[in-house]
Amino acid sequence: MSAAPMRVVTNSDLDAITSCVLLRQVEAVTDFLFIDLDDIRRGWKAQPSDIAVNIPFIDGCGMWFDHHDSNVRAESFAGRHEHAPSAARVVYNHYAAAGRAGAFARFEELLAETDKVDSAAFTREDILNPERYVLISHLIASQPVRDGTVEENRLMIRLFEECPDGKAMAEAVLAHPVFKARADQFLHNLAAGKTAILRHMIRETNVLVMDQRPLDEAARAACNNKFLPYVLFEGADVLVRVKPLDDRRTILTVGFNIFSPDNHLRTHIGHFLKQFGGGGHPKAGGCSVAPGEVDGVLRRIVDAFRISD
Ligand SMILES: [Mn+2]
Repeated sequence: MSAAPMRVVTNSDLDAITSCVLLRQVEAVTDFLFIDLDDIRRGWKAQPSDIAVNIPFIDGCGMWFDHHDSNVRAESFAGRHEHAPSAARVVYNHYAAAGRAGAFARFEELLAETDKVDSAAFTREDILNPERYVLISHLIASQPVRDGTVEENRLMIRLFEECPDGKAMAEAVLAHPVFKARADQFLHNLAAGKTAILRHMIRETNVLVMDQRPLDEAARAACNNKFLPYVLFEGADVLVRVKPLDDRRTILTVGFNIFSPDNHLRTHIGHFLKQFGGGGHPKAGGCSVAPGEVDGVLRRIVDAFRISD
C-alpha cells in the first residue's frame, strides 16, 4: 500500500462504487469524488493524488483505470485500461497481476455482479423483477450528480466494506433504512412504470421515444426505468429519452436495446451525438441542448436510427 493519501475520482453507478471498494483494499484511499461527466468534458483538472476510474483519462491524475473502448489513451500512464465488463474488473486484474488478488477475496460476488450489471447482461426477469445487485444498481443516482448522492454513495461503499460475509453484501445494503426506502420506492415505481411507459411511449418503427417534457414529476419518475421499455416493446432497437433538466438544458439520451441483435445497430451512438456536443459509447450516449433546439435534434436522432420499412 502506498503511503500517500489518494482520492478516487469516478462517476456514479455500481461499477464506480465497486471500484471504490476495491481500490480501498489496495491503495491509501481517504476520499472519493463523484464527478459529473460534463465537468470532465469542460476540462476539469485532476491532481497527482487522484485515481480516475470508470471515466475518461483526466489530465493530471496519478492513476487511471477504465474499460470503455472509446477512452483509449496512446500516452503511457499509471494504472490499466483494457476491454472488460467493468472498470472494477480492470482494477481487479491490475492488482491480481501483481499477486494481490487476495485483498479482493471477500468481494468476488460483488465484482461478478458488477460485471453483469455494467455490461447489461440482464435476463428479462432481472428487468421485470430486479433483486439483489441488479436492484441496488437502480438505487444509485446517475449523472448529473445530485445533492445527497455523494453521501449515499459513501454510505453504500461503507456498507459493502463493513459486511464480513461476501455472500451477504447485497442484503446488508438493502437492509439499511436509506436503501430500503429507496428500494421500496423503486419497486413501487416499477409497477407504476410499466403502465406509464406503455401509455407515454412514442414508437417510430424500431425507435422508441420517451419525451418527458409534457409529463409531470410523478409520470417522469414512473417512466424513468432504463430497460423496461425493451421488455415491453418487442422489436424496438433504440430508445431515445428527452429529459428536461432546467431552463437552459434538456438532456437527450440514446440507448441500444440490450436484447436486440448487434447487427441492428448500424451507427455508433456516441460518435453520432458528437455533432450535438455530446458523446458516449457504441451502444449508449447522450447530449444536452438548449430547450429550443430539442425538437430539431430529436428529429435528426430518430431519422438516423430508424430503419425504414
Ligand atoms: Mn463501467
